Amino acid sequence: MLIRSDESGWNHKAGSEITPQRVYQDRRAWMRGVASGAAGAALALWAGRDARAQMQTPRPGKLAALAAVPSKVPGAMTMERLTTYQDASTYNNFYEFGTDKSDPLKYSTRFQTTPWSLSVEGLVKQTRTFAIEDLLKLGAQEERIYRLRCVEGWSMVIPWIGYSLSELLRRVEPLGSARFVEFVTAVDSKTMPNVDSTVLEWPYVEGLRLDEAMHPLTLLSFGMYGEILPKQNGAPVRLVVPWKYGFKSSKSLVKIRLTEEQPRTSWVKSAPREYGFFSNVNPNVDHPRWSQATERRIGEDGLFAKKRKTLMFNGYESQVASMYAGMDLRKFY
Ligand SMILES: Nc1nc2c(c(=O)[nH]1)N[C@H]1C(S)=C(S)[C@@H](COP(=O)(O)O)O[C@H]1N2
Ligand SMILES: [Mo]
Repeated sequence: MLIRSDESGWNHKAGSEITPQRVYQDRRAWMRGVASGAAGAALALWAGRDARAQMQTPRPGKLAALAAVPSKVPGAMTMERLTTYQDASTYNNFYEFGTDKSDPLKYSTRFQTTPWSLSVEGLVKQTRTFAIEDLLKLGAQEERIYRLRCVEGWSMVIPWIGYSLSELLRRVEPLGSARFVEFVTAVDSKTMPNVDSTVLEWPYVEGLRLDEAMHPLTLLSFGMYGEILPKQNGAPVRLVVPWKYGFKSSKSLVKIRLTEEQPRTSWVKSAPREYGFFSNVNPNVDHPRWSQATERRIGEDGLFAKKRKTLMFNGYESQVASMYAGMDLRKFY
């Protein structure tokens, strides 16, 4: 059971209790839209949302080791309205299972997340492999409410559970020569229907500079909304890097490697002019094919579907900007 203090500004007891209420509120907003004659566009958007609402699957459930308290890390909490569990678990990018937003839920059923282990290797004093059960207990689990901004122009606000990646990294003692961290995720052609496609090079590989990986906001996450992660969101362990575009937040991690050279990431390999190594959220640097100035908050697609202004570093500027002092962010996109 989650323990929440009132200061978190968020009082839901169990996810299942809040979701119907939020759906209800959204429906009321939609009804008002119909009444005021704004129904056309709202109806079209609602159709997609309602289709996703049909896709509910059993929730993965709670775990004693996930009893989390609200984080005290600066920037790790927000008063913003949460994205519904329904939206966060049915509208996903996880290309190993397909490129449609609904594919990760639909096609991840055969993917096995137990047993699971994560190895940490490369330029470290202690190469180690952690069983997921041990990894869960390595740091104190916290709840953090992060915005996640996808490079495609939408965002969500999700209560994640986990601890700072730095907790894990300091256990393996990085060597002085380590400058980057590479993240390698699971690949299994028997249970992942899209890994024989050439849309990306598999396994999905991402990377951070060592200081970014050690930043307290960089989260190693095991759960969301008080429960263990569902497969479509990256079970059993993923990264969440809230000031970077969503694709930096690698799901279903199997290996973390400390390196001297900048890792060659899957997205940089597939389209280097569109996706850079840093990929910090930046409204002033457009993607070559679209603007990054605004975003659509998932769940706000009913009535009054107003786009939001995208914030520098996704709103985490005061926490992270100093890491990029003096860097030309147009060049290092
Ligand atoms: N292994 C893996 N991790 C991944 C992806 C992926 O395709 N494969 N997609 C990324 C992208 S583009 C985004 S926006 C986020 C989405 O996370 P969510 O579905 O939990 O919101 O996961 C990221 N992590
Ligand atoms: Mo994304």
